[in-house]
Amino acid sequence: MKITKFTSIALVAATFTATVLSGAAYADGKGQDHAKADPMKGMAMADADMTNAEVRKIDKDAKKITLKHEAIKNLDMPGMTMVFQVKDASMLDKVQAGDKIKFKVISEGGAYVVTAIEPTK
Ligand SMILES: [Cu+2]
Repeated sequence: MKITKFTSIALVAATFTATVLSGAAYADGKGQDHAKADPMKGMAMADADMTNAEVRKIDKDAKKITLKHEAIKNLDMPGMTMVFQVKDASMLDKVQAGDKIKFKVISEGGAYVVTAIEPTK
């Protein structure tokens, strides 16, 4: 389903995220904190580090993906639509707008970087 409202939200998020991401791209490899599953969150599945999301937009040139994501436990972030940087552009080859995925994101030097994407169809 295509909802144009999300496009404007994504643009705002993209602007904000670009600002945040411009500072730190690949600072180091740490930050893979293994957050434990939160029993308060009913949506918690097997993988505590993986978050369900729907792909809204992909920008391979900029290595960015716009996701409508559920709450991200390890980042303590509520569900929203926003843009993430991905670790490797090749991660974007296996997904397209509209796909349901699970993804892993870490906070690296103050920026959010997606380190894994798995289609869930
Ligand atoms: Cu978010």
